[in-house]
Amino acid sequence: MAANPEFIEDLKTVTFTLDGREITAHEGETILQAAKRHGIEIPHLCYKEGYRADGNCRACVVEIEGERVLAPSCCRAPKEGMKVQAESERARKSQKLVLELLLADMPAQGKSPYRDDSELDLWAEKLGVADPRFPERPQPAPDLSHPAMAVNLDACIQCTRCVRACREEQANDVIGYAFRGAKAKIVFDFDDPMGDSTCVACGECVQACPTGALMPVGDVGHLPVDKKVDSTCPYCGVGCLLTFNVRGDRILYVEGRDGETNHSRLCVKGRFGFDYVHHPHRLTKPLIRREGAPKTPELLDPARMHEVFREASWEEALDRAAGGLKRIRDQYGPKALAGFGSAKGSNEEAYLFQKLVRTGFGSNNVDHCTRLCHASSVVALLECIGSGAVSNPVADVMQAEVIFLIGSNPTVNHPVAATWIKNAARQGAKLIVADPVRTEICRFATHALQFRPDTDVALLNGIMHVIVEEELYDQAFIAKRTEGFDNLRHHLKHYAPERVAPVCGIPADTIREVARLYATSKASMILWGMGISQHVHGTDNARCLISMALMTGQIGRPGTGLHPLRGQNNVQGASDVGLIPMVFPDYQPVGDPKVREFFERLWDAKLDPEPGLTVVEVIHAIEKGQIRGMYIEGENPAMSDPNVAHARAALAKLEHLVVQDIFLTETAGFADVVLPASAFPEKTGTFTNTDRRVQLGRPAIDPPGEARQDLWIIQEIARRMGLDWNYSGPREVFEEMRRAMPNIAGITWERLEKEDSVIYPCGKEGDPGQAVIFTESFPTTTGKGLFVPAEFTRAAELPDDDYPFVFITGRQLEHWHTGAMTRHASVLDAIEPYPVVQMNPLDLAGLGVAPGDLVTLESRRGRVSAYARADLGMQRGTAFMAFCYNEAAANLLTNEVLDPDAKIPEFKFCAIRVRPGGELPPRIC
Ligand SMILES: Nc1nc2c(c(=O)[nH]1)N[C@H]1C(S)=C(S)[C@@H](COP(=O)(O)OP(=O)(O)OC[C@H]3O[C@@H](n4cnc5c(=O)[nH]c(N)nc54)[C@H](O)[C@@H]3O)O[C@H]1N2
Ligand SMILES: Nc1nc2c(c(=O)[nH]1)N[C@H]1C(S)=C(S)[C@@H](COP(=O)(O)OP(=O)(O)OC[C@H]3O[C@@H](n4cnc5c(=O)[nH]c(N)nc54)[C@H](O)[C@@H]3O)O[C@H]1N2
Ligand SMILES: [Mo]
Repeated sequence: MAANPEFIEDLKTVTFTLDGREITAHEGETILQAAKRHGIEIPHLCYKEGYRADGNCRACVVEIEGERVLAPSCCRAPKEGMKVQAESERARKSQKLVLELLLADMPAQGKSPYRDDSELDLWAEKLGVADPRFPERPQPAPDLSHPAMAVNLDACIQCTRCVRACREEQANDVIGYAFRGAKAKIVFDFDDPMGDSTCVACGECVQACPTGALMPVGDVGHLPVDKKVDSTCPYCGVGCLLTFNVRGDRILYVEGRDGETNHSRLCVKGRFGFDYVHHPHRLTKPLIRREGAPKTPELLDPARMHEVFREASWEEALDRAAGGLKRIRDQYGPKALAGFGSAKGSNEEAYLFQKLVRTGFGSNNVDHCTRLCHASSVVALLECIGSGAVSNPVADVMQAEVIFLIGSNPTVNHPVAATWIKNAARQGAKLIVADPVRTEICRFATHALQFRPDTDVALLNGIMHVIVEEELYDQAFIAKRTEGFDNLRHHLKHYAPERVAPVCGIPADTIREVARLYATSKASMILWGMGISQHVHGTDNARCLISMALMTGQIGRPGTGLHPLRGQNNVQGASDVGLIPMVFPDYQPVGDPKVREFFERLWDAKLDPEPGLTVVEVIHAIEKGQIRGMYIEGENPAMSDPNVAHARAALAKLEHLVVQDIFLTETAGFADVVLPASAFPEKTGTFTNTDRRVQLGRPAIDPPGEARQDLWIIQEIARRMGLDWNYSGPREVFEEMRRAMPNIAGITWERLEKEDSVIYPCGKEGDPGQAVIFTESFPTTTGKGLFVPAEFTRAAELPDDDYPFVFITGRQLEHWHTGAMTRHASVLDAIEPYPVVQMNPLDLAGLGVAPGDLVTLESRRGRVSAYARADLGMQRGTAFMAFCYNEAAANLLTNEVLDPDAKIPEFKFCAIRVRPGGELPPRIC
């Protein structure tokens, strides 16, 4: 990222002259950078801001007094008193010759046919270079093998910006520069077609290419853009900043934007995954269920949905939606209703949603996907250190000596965060990865612990045993900032590495080595994901990680701490604003009379002192007839809940279900009223990323047809339930949130509009916001961190002779959860169109199955068929599936058993059997 001039004042400077003008350069700046900052143009092509300067194209050469040869200004630092000329006859002649030679190698020796704003053409025009005098060389054919990107090597100037993009920025290591002399060229892997290569389609190379040799497919290089809208990415919790390039009512293409989280980097979904918003299956009209129509997702095919639903006006649909909820509330009491809000929507939407349930429905029966996600991490964090928030931003890994990554697959699920981890590892940080699957990031690991699934507590206690035994703990930190260490120390006695080694399958020596590394480094940072949280002992898993950090004092400084990587783009925010049954906004317990009094005054309502039901508990309560009506906004539990046949049966039993979504989801198959809502690029709102950054999303296009803003719909329901609401828009809601939430009280809407992104805690206006927290104390009642020992226990359902395989569920790079968005995104769907199950090739061979064959997976709860994919990263006896395919819904197999403390289901472990063959039902659109 470019240095911020405001903070540069105390840095050393040098003064030199450029074309007779005196110029001050900051320490570390090159001639080119200093010139740029002063508004002086020097032609350049292989140089790109933020990338390592390579100095290969020589378009930026300058003449330096007293030097025999010209120097590339992109790599040359100025010296005090240096006399530099970029416009001298000699420098210009050389610059122009470079441009002329490169132009000669363009198709038809003219302008780039691929984009109107080719940097080569712009410089050639500025310097008056045209009609090259050199012969044209034969040009390579285009490579159109990839669904997202076109490779037009005839326009390649071999500047290697794409190579640096792929290798040094994103660290994907696909693009190379191969062959010699006139045959030298850009290649993918071993000169494979791009579409067949290991390319993960992050598109960084497209963003880096100056001439259009690498372009998004389609004619985007020539279409004029009507407007550029700065916003953020709607997919994962990393919260990358981006720019929508819009023409008419369409998003043409997307570019990464420089921000703290992503430094202009994006992944395949953020860059190429946006046309879901334009998909013809978007909901555009409110729908009402026809009397007696069967409740099932199977009829949602657009060709048949009219058998189930009829279109209705907004008035009728809203009256029906709210009327049904009101009737149930009045007839059976407030606790007969529940609401699931959305972590895909904005903070303002989530805040109003929980306020509606609490003040309009009249109970705390409000929850969202966090329950299925980091609920256990948050319970452990609140219990041990008094706050569920991350201690440091992800990019802090760049300052860490040791990175401990456990139960997280970031190249797939947080790809841009993964780039920081990969960059840090390349820079020399030790990367310890603990995961039963050997994931892609293990390529960068110094220690890849492929341990047995479900044995985290044993492994982590083993590591802590060594730390205690070898006295590698931080006595001063323990004494000053923690309590309960003796208790833990005693507990750890039984977890000698030699004892846990056979349990988790990691040699005792490795456990010792990892323990030493983690404990003794200057800064060790722990990052974790669903492999930790989604177990019946998920809270115990997280307790161990917290203890590890506390006993070694590895928290409270830059580059060290605890970072549970948040999943949804706004799961942090949705939790912060109170979309959780036991707490009001900012994690203030509903049972605390003082807190309740505050919110009763703020909201002018009587509030329920009892915590509400959680996601899976709501499903059980429907079965028991306790819950009879629901409002589900931006969630798809008919695909994302465990043991989903059971969840679907419950949804079908509801007397009244209102679903508000952008697609006719599987959950909508059970709805009485479906309300068509606004997608991310169609709305204004704030979204809080995994680093605790509150970021502004801005509208780029209008919702299609009669689809309406979520914020408007929630208010219309509220009004019909008797609430007197009249918020003019997100800004007014945000103002109320600031009053309810001390953590963001200092963030103003104006500042967000100006800066796009502000980190909390930010208590007072003008506070910069705190990136690293827990520096002095923890927000517990004593200010100290608490050690909570965890005993090793097993998953609820272990493999046996009937069901010998361990079934692990999770995600794929191209798909988002239940597929609602990504299976409607053309590029993403083209890359991963069919349901696959990943297994060890030896297990496949043992079953007599070849990769690509159909196999059938069966648990005690259900059965699905999918295509077998051989994966050497899988341990024998395990099978992995994503849960995005409705024709092969992984959650038909999973176990709904819950962690007792956090009520999170065990998505990561159940027993299945696998047999060759099977039948794949048609995909429901
Ligand atoms: N492409 C894509 N990205 C996403 C999402 C998506 O749907 N698609 N979803 C987002 C959301 S909401 C979330 S929560 C995150 C989730 O991101 P992650 O937490 O990275 O996701 P998972 O793939 O569910 O699981 C992570 C890892 O847990 C490992 N694991 C399985 N069992 C165990 C075990 O017993 N112990 C340990 N230590 N590890 C185990 C798996 O092998 C896997 O590598 O991703 C977010 N990003
Ligand atoms: N087997 C298995 N199951 C799992 C998991 C696992 O690892 N394994 N992980 C769990 C986890 S961590 C999570 S977070 C959950 C996720 O579970 P869900 O939240 O149910 O999954 P999504 O597919 O993200 O659902 C989001 C819905 O919101 C809609 N939507 C998107 N944008 C908007 C908008 O702006 N407005 C409105 N109104 N709707 C919108 C989408 O169309 C989609 O239907 O799944 C859980 N389920
Ligand atoms: Mo999640």
